[in-house]
Amino acid sequence: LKSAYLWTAAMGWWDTGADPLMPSDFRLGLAPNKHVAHPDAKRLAHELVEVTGLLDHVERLPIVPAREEHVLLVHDAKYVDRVKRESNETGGDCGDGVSPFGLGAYDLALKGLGASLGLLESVVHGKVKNGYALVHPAGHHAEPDRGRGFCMFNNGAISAEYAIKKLGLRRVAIVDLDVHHGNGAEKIFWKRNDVLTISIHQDRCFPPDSGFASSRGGGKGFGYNFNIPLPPGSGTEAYLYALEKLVAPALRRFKPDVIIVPSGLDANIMDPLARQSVTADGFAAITRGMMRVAEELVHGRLVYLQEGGYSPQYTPICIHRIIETLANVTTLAEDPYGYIINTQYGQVLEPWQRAAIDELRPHVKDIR
Ligand code: 6DK
Ligand code: ZN
Repeated sequence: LKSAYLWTAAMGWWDTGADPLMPSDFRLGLAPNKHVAHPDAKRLAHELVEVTGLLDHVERLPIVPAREEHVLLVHDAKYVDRVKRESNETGGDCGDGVSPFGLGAYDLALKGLGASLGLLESVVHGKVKNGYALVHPAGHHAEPDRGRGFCMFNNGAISAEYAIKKLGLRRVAIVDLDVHHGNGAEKIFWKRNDVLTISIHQDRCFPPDSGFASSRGGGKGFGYNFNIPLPPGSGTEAYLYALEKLVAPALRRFKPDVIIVPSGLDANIMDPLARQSVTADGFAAITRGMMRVAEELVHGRLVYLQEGGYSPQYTPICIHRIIETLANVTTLAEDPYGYIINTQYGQVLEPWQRAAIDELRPHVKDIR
């Protein structure tokens, strides 16, 4: 069975317009610039997949756009109507003023969601062993009634709900590896015990007021939201330790039918929006770790959905490495940046990182 891969050039056409985060203003010393979430990093990732020949080793799945009914699995009609109208008429913002979209963005977002659902369906029906949907825009900050953090619709959360409501699965796990908190799925599944939401992120990065370890779900959902905030400076070993001591044991207790991985590369050591130190080799090791637990628990069924990653130089290398690992091939001999970063500070598990992870080990027991 092959590993699936999904991308369309249309994804690279997502229009972020003039940057509202840092609008150019010569009086403030701000030159004109692209929005940090411009899709170039993802487009370059796809080009790398093509250039190295990795594309020949994966199963390229066609993208069938999702429909409004799918968006409505987790989002409110009022929010969907607003972005649909603005997308048809003027362009607009997903909800927080830093997440702009252009004309036709709604239709483009349905392509990304369709890629996510198509991958999920192929994995669940055993047509592919696992896969990577290189979608843009990201989704994991989107909440029922608003987009935020460069996200319009929550591809991962909608996929989890789709798996349960439409594909008849019993339990779905979301393991969010983006460096920012997976606040959308946390909110959407807060009171649910059939969707385990795990998020490993940099402590108080974005959103700055969420992602605390003490946010554990409510009602019968208590214990089924598992936040793992890591201190800035955490690298590959911290991630592997969190995987071994928290994520894998939590998944073993939960016994999911499929694992969805919102896959941000912004925990990499070159990223401008965070202060973590994971390398491309580190992402490969983390992916192998995820593959091992997926093998043990869900017949290897892993659904990787692209989230953030803002270094146009390094994000493509990291994405490429993950896709290689999922497909069990090597088409790029080594990390070209490796000679600079692999020996830099931040790879080794530091005592305070170990302590932050060990402290959360009792949380595993509340999953049944
Ligand atoms: N901070 C993401 O990578 C998006 O998780 C990250 C979004 C970071 C936004 C940074 C930002 C503010 C703005 C205003 C006030 C306080 C903080 F979703 C992904 F793309 F994956 O705007
Ligand atoms: Zn992010």
